[in-house]
Amino acid sequence: MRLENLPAHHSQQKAGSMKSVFTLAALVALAACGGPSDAPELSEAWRLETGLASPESVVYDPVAEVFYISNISGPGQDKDGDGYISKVDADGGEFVEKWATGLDGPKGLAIVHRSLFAADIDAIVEIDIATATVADRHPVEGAERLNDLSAGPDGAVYATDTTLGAVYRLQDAAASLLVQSDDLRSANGVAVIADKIYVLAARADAETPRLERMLQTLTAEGVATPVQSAKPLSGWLDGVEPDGRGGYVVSEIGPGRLWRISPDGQAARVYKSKNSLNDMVVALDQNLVVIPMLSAGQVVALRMTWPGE
Ligand SMILES: [Ca+2]
Ligand SMILES: [Ca+2]
Repeated sequence: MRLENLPAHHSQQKAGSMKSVFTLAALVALAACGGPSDAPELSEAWRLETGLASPESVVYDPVAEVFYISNISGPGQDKDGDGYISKVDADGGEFVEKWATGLDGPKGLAIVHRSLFAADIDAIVEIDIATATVADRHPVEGAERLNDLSAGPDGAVYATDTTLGAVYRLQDAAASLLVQSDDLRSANGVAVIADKIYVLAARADAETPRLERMLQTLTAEGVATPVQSAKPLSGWLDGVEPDGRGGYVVSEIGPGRLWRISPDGQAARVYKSKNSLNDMVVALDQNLVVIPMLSAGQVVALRMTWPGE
């Protein structure tokens, strides 16, 4: 059934001449169903424009009320030792450029207790938040291109591998393969929400997997299943986060767009940029979405305002 939706979406992305037709169709569709009126409005709160080097991911620390930003610095797969983590206050005030150093190409971030975990190519690096130093480096046997991380309620850290189309789990300082699947091709963003694991990945039939990721969830048996039953959002997707209202926020690298997927699967674009939008975080207690723009070397914070609030 999902196949029926894919060809139209491809045309939308590839054929510029069809754009106005699809825009019109979208407007008609919005008018017909009343539109995604429950989506939040976003307005810029603050922005970092210096001190970043290919920022890929942001995570929020609600204890310290700060954001950590992973900086790949150089090619993503190079073990060049120049990757680092920046820290910024929730209001965008105090910024510490090289808060933690000694990484290679850090990407996804997750926090468990007072440890910050960073996906670093083929290892998950554990940083002690109190001292901003690398406390441990957990090798992930077989991993080739670790991308995103998310912490589960049990303190386990889940990691995607984009090359392998796999999800690993780090628990009690040991990493193991949780699932590898043809339906998790080019896996990128991962989010553990309640007891479910969500992954942005392309299905087995994708022609260009990195451009055809969609939001999927893993069943208890490890089978990847699309979350959206009709007209799934498919694209060059990077990050996924819960929106705190039963829905999801999803970032698209190019064209730079931020999407909100409602609990019933309706996707609404809530922000766009000429820059790439990478693995963002939603800080619910701050009402902020904080988005790294890898290619621009910037981070932007957007304030979320929900309808009627
Ligand atoms: Ca690097
Ligand atoms: Ca990512």
